[in-house]
Amino acid sequence: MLGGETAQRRFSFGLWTVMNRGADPFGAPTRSPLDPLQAISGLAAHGAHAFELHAEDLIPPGSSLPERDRLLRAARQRMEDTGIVCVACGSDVFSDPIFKDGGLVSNEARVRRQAMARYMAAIEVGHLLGAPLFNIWGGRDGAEVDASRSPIDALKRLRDGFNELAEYIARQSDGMRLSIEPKPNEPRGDLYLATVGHVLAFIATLDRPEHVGVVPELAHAAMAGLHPAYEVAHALYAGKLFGVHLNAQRPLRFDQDLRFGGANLKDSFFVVQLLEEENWPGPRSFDAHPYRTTDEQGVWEFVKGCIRAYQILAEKVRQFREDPEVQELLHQIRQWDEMADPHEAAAPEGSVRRVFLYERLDHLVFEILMGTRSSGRG
Ligand code: GLO
Ligand code: MG
Repeated sequence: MLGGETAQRRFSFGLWTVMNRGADPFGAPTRSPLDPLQAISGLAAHGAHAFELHAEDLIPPGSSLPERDRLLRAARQRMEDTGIVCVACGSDVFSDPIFKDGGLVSNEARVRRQAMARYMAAIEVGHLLGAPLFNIWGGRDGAEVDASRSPIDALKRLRDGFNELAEYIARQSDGMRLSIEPKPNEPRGDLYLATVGHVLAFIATLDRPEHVGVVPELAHAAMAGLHPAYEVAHALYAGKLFGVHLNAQRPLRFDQDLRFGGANLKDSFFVVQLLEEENWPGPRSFDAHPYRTTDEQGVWEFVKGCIRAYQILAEKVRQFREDPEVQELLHQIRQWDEMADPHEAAAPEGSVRRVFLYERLDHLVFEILMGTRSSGRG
């Protein structure tokens, strides 16, 4: 039974995930547009408890204030009708060609100001939807042409931008937090805030570091060849895990944004183990794209698949924790800590003999993941 144990977990999706139309750098969209209100209802109907959005997913850039308010009212009504909540807001400061040379790092002050204006307007939208987090992924805050600016200048511009945004959010004083989502590169440009490590170091240079955290994404870690669970672990260890984006990705390739469970099961297992064993209270947010071959109906299979993959992996985590042989191996491994120095001539009476158990332990992870182990409830 997966239901009871997972009932407290809140599953969330970016509105942009189900609104994604299947385009990639080499192919045109394969699905018709999905209205954001339908996205909210569809998510609620297929097991999600929450959503994230870019303000622009709901409110097309250039909308008048009355139009914005009408869309916000409609979204709030839809949230009330379905019981779904908004857990994070952000802003699309990347797709408009005006940001082609960067948002906060652009070499043009007027573009940097536009980026700030976009973020501030989106923060307002986040407030009005009750979002507790404003999450920024600066998709153009990097460079295609290294010679075009000094990375130090870029970091200073990012610092100034984030300081101003943190200040702006704090002035509204309703507890909203700010986060940065790292990513190593876009197809052609490298980004300055590339990994969790970069972001943690960068946050320490801000005026209000305590208000700013990080949102690791599994695919972004894998793009950099890093272990997603260790990326998440660094954020947790620093008390900075403000959110997480779950998906799947084969390492060292450009953004595949596969459905959670779509690749690298073992890495995903260790991420889920970390979130579950550490009792991380935040929403389990999915940020992936349905396949380009998926039709409009299949988008909801994608949603169910992400949620179910998390629930199954959480159940595997429980099986691993309760498996008697795993427990015995981990018990023996813990005893090594008290072992005598191997160079001491005579080991004290009763000390354990050190035999490497990792081969077996690792294989047991495989057996549990494959469902070939009959221990526990599963
Ligand atoms: C793209 C990112 C993007 C962010 C989103 C946050 O690679 O994962 O989807 O998560 O812009 O607002
Ligand atoms: Mg993401």
